[in-house]
Amino acid sequence: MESVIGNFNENGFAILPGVLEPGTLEPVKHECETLVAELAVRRYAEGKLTDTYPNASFETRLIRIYEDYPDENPTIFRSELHREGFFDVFAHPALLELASIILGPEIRLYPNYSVRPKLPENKRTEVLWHQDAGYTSKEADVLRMMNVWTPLVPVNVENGCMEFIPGSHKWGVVPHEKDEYYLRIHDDYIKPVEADAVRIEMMPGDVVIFSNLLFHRGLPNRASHIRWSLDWRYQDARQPTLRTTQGHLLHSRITPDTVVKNATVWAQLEFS
Ligand SMILES: O=C(O)CCC(=O)C(=O)O
Repeated sequence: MESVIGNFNENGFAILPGVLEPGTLEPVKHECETLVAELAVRRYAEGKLTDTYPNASFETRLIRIYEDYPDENPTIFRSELHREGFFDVFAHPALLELASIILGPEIRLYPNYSVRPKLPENKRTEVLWHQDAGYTSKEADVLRMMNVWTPLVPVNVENGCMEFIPGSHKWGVVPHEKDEYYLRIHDDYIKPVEADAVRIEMMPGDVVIFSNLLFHRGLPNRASHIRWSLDWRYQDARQPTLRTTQGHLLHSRITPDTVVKNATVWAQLEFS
């Protein structure tokens, strides 16, 4: 635990191998498969598919569904995540314990929890060098956050793992520019350090925690399957989110009755 927190503070990130049990991950994958199945049915009803590809694998079905409409595939799911199978990963006891050491006992799930199906060779799924704080505001360096990212398939350089610049979380919020689909750290800040990037290759069950100030990106997916992943953030709930949305309280000593108690309650809530 000490080395995890030491790495998080010193390098801006720490990898935790095998934290998520198959019993936590399987329901997540199942919910993602259901989301894809629902999309297939909808596209079929809209006349955009002649086959819903029910036998295609988790790693390929979304590719098949959108192969004739490459500009229409979803790149992120957020409001869709209020389904029971996602709760145990967001409220995982080991992660909440770590978050309470790093952030204190009032912990909110920050309002940008996401599932990313990174389709191959698709610019719309290639997340450029950024700091999460760069998407929030110049003042977002005050936010006390612990970011979490976990893969649903093995991730590597070929299928678009993330890359981090160790130590970059100590440099404050740097200027970002709008690129075609994502923000991008200004060249003056990324070019001098880009060669220091480390690849975050991981297996399902592994988790990486990182600072919301860390320079990071998702590499392009050059494989022939989808790189599925899940990312979310815990924030000290005593702070404002600096967004119009408030997230959901997952742990509290002050108002324990107001935390999201279980998967049933989670599924009745909305992305907010
Ligand atoms: O999943 C990716 O490729 C990038 C994710 C990311 O930038 C994030 O979680 O902040």
